[in-house]
Amino acid sequence: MQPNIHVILAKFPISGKVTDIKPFGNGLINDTFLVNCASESFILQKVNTAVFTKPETIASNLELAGNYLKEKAPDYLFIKPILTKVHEHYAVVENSFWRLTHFIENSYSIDNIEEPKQAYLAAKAFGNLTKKLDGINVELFEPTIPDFHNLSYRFHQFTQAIDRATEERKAEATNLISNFSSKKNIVTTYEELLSNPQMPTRILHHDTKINNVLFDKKTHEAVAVCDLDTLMPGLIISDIGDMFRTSLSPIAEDSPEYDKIKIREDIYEAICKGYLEKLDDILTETEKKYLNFGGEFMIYMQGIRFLTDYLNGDIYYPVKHPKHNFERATNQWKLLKAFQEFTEGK
Ligand code: ADP
Ligand code: GN1
Ligand code: MG
Repeated sequence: MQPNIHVILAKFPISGKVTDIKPFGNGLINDTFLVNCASESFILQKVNTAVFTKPETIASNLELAGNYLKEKAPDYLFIKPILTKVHEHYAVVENSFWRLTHFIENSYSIDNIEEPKQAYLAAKAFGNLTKKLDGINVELFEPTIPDFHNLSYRFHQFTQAIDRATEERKAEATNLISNFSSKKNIVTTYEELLSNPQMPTRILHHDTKINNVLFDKKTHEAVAVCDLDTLMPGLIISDIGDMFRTSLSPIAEDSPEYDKIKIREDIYEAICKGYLEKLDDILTETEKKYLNFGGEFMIYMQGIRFLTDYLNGDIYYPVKHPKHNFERATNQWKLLKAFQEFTEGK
């Protein structure tokens, strides 16, 4: 059972009567609520501490980034948590961690890209975040989820899950397991890149789904990126890769209408244009060369993460039916094939 939300809100210095509280957004990990007050709105979130086992690392990374941006890019709209009345980053109630941020007024997010302009603006917004944080001491950041985008580790988890799965789920997934296993060369390429000095560690968002971009209701420009829990050091392939993964296909990542999966070329061009418009001058030639590999890397990693969860009996991603993770993994497999075909020779 959730603690009483009014008890949580009382821990924050908000003035004005709370008029409405409702669940908000379609994120898979945290519980998000929109809190309307007489004169302002807020986003209240329960941090998933099974996933973010050290929520204080999120707060300290945001603090580092926020301070740097305040000095170097004072106009940048960076969403930081509102401190509690006793100046803490979270209200801890009945062992759960709650965070409050200002709702960015007149903003909205979308779950699906309908036109290339949206992809272009989103890519520019994620590129801008990394650009504005260029030069910050990445060593000061801590991983908020250790090994989050470490593909070698994800592959290891996948093999462990195969060993431990029930016979029933393993049998169901036989083809999918062998399909993903046949592309292990993606892990090898990732490992080579890790030790390549031309692939610097940068601060990346690590969850560049389109619904983590806030658009302005009037101008439809991108005004901010949200969901900064995974703002941490990584390789450039993560963010562009997850944009390719989540934006190129016309159908959702959990749709079983696999025949509809294809690569929308105009969206691909828009992502590259927007991202490079911000980052072209700071990326190394090697980073630029591997942007497309980012797509393979992220689609492959997400595919094996979904399949791992299916084999583990659905312990990480919320599922609506028993084959949900299986369908998600199949969807990502089809997407991987389509993406590799599309980028071959590019
Ligand atoms: P999750 O980690 O579960 O994906 P998010 O932080 O992405 O949670 O929040 C879920 C949704 O809430 C986002 O997709 C966005 O629509 C909205 N949202 C989050 N933070 C804000 C904010 N500060 N202002 C306006 N909308 C927000
Ligand atoms: C999760 O929280 P949300 O829905 O933005 C996941 C991402 C996956 C995504 C797949 C912390 O993101 O890594 O890409 O689901 N976040 C975490 O939809 O695991
Ligand atoms: Mg989100």
